[in-house]
Formats: sequence, C-alpha cells, structure tokens
Amino acid sequence: MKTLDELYARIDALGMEGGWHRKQPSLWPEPRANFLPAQWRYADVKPILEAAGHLVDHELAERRNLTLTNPLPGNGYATVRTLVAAYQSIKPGERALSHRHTPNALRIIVEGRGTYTVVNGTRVEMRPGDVLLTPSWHWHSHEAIGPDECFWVDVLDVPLVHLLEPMFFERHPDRCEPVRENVESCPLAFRWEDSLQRLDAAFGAPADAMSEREIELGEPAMKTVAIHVQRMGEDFASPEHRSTANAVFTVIEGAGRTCIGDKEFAWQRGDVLAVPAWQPYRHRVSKNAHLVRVSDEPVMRAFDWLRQR
Ligand code: GTQ
Ligand code: FE2
Repeated sequence: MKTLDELYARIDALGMEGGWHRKQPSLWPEPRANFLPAQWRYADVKPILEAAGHLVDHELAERRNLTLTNPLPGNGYATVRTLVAAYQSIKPGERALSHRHTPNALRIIVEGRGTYTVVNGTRVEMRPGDVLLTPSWHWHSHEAIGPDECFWVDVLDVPLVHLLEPMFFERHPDRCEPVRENVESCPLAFRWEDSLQRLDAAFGAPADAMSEREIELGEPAMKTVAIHVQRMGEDFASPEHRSTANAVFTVIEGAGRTCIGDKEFAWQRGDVLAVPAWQPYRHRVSKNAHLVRVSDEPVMRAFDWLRQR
C-alpha cells in the first residue's frame, strides 16, 4: 500500500470507510428538518371516507383508514419521522376486529356518536373531542352501533417501530375480544368535557407561548407519545417556535392559519397538520380554537434530545 488510492481501496474492500473522508457527513450542526410541512383537510377527506364506506367492504378492509403520507420525496408512509396519522371511519353495524401490536396508538374523535372501542376487555364510547389510547400490546377493536357514521384521527408510532425494528402484530383468536366491562370513563379514555374543564382551570400560558392555555393528557400518555390540548382565542398570534420533537396537530374546533417552514395553511375543524422536527412554525387564530398536539416528546426527553427555540 503505497498510495492513498490503494489504501482507500483496501478499506472499501473490507466494508469500511475512513471517517476522515466520508462522502456524506455523519454529524451536522443542527437538525435538517427533512420532513415537510403538510396539511390534510377534513372537508376533502370526509367525502372520500364516505365513498369508501360504500365501495370498500369493511370485512375485507378490517380498518377503513387513510394514512397521511408526508410529501417528502422517497417517503411512502410516515406523516412525520416517528409518527403516522390516519383518518378512519366506521359505519353503524360494522366492527373492526380485535388485534394488538407493539406500536402505540391513539384516536382523536372528530365526528359521530355511537361508536365504541374495546381495549383489553374494557368497552368505552368514543365521542367527538375524546382521545382514546391503545398502548403497545393492548388488544383493541372498534364497533359502531349508530346512529352515526363515526370519523376519527389515528396517530401511531409505527414509523419509530419500523426504524428500531421491534414489530409484532397479531389478530385476536376470537376475532372480537370478549367485553369484560362497559365503562363511562377509564384511564385510557380522555373525555372532551374533562379536557375543557381542565383548560378552564389551567393557569397562564405554557412556557413555549404557543397557545393561551395547554393541558397534557397523561404524563405522558404513552411511553413514546405525548398529547397536549391547546386553547387559543380569536386573534391569538403565537411567536415562532421550533422543537426537535415531531408533531401532528388535529383541529378539534375553531379556525386559523399556521405557517410551518415556508408554507402557510388555513385550517378548520377536523384538519390535520404535520409539524416535523425543527420546522419553525407559528399560529394565528381567527375563530376560538382547540388543537390537539401529538408528539414524540417523551422519546426526545428520554434521550436528552428535546431542544426548543
Ligand atoms: O385502529 O387499530 O390507522 O392498527 C393503523 C393501524 C388504525 C387501529 C390505523 C391500526 C389502527
Ligand atoms: Fe390497531
């Protein structure tokens, strides 16, 4: 080995690379904000789910859901790096069979009454504004009794599980898990009226000043996922903020505009916004609003990677 070229050829042949002459750096000064700002409008999605209700047999589909794919080139699934969001609907008389998986999941109910979810044998109604948790490896099924077709937003940490690889999934041997108890409330169901009461009692704005009041559902809700409910009044304007946490926002009510990176989105009830890590964003509200922010903050905190600016 007399020349650098020979040296590099030998290094390469053994499946190695000199850290001093990498083509791509492995470290850089701050997050690159690869994932893109994005929005999905409930007004666009609802008619599609209704049509799917006629055209897609629920027995075949098992879950009638539409995943929200971030427009980052090459991405085929995730909404932000660690999380996937999906709209899901179910019609009276339908049942989504029981299964369990290692990814954590939660649902934010947008519209409709008379749909129940069964989590590890506990059956609870899902009403608009409620947030329901199905933590890792908990059995869960959904059934709609009516009167309404029900629409909600799912958020799962599936992309994180894809990255780390600990994926397990299985269907319940009985198709539908037997119901052990019917409850009005349980630790896995956050009722909208309780969230409103807690917001009424909340004191002062959160440290990031991104809303007028904020509560957290759970502490955190699940090991990888945090859920915050934010309240902002008409004419509220936030400062610009960025965080290493990846977030998905769902609009429970109200209207406004949010700038994320170089994009601006006008939003209203049922819309979903992707706010990927380190994308600067700010809100301006035009009609009293409640937003639910789902983020991977617990992951960032656990490894001392949560930074905000
Ligand atoms: O309702 O159990 O959107 O397992 C994706 C995967 C929903 C669910 C999704 C799921 C579910
Ligand atoms: Fe599931």
